[in-house]
Order: sequence, then structure tokens, then C-alpha cells
Amino acid sequence: SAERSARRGALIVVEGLDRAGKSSQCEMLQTYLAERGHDVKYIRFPDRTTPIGKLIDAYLRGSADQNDHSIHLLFSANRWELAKSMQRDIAAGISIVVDRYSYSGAVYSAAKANPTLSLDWAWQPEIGLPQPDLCLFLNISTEAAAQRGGFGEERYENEKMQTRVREIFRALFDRQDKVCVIDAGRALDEVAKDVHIAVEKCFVNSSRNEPLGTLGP
Ligand code: FDM
Ligand code: MG
Repeated sequence: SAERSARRGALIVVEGLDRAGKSSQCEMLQTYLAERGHDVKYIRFPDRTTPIGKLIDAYLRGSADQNDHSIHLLFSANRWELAKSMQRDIAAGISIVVDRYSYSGAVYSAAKANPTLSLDWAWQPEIGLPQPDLCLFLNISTEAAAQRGGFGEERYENEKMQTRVREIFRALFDRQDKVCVIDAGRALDEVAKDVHIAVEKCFVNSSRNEPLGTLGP
């Protein structure tokens, strides 16, 4: 209806540890929404295709080194360079499913335990970015994640880092609203069912009658 097409899209973020099934759930969610007549895009951070993204990719693969603060700001800049196009899409009625966002950005950097890179410091450059309507946190134990095919080759893919990331995700999500924690240690379709329920709730939420917000402190 005219009323529906006048509505802005929703910004839905999927977060979690490595091996939590984020990418699978994002793809399934994109299909689910498209089948229900929504215009929907799926994007992921880091977006390794931009010039900044290529620096991040080299860092993650271990072919380049970066200072902790500098790589942190590049991850954030990688979101800022896409912020305008995300806002445009949302205003045009397109919903976006985002695989990792500012939460990963702050948490992975803070997990390095660099004394001058606190979670608070790490969050600052995210302030002002588009505010998700919903953040789905796919929660999985470190052990269960490790059982799912073990760790990969990239930086951060080790047990020590993952355990810290897990703790800091919890601390961050304690103080964020619009977060839905989902038990991701189950079969894909069971997890997907809970994802769909949370997204349906978000879609009927009246906050979508207001413009897309921005992340606050
Ligand atoms: N990561 C991801 C960060 O450290 N900061 C960020 O801002 C983002 C978006 O990059 F270890 C980390 C998380 C992960 C790595 O992510 C690559 P993918 O989803 O595995 O490609
Ligand atoms: Mg990974």
C-alpha cells in the first residue's frame, strides 16, 4: 500500500563471535524478508572492497601490521564511508541486514587489553553513525564456537582473544538498547526462527515511523 511504501527501511545488525553463524543467518534473513515483499540489502563490515577495507583486509590476514589505535580508527572510517549510502537506502524504504557493526568495532579493539584503548575510547568514533533498529546478538560459547570447524587463520581467531571478546560483548550489550540476545548454539533453522520473531517485532515497532537515529555515547 502507499502507506507501507512511504515507510523507511529498517536497519538490522547481526553481531556475535566468530563461528556464531552470523553470515548464514544474515543470508537466511535477507531471503526471508525478500520473500515477504521487502526491499532488502545485505552488507558486511569490514567492507573489504574499499581502499580503507583493503588496508583492513591486509591487517586481518597478517600481511600488514598496524598500530592498535590506527587500525581501530580505520575500521570505524570504513563504516563512516558507507554511512551516507546506508541512510539513503533506509530513507528510500530499503531495509539493510548488516553483518557486524560498531559493536564488533568497539569490542574487538577493547579485547586487545591495550591500556590506552578502553571500551569507552573505542566507542567514541562510532557516535553519530546510523543507529540500528535492532541488534541481534548471536550468543555462542567459546567451546561450541571452537567445535564448529575450529579457528581460522586470521588475526583474532584464537581462544584467548575470543574469550575476551565474549566478555566485552556482554559488558557493551548491558548498556545498549534494542539488543536481542539469541542462543546460537543450536541448529541453523532453530536460530533462524528466533531471528524472524525478533525481526517481525522490530518491523511492527512504531519507531520505524520516526527517522533513523544515530548512535549515542
Ligand atoms: N572486526 C570487525 C574488528 O576488529 N573491528 C570492526 O569494526 C569489525 C567490523 O574483524 F575478527 C573484526 C572481527 C573479526 C574480523 O570480521 C573480521 P569477519 O566478519 O570475520 O570478516
Ligand atoms: Mg571471521
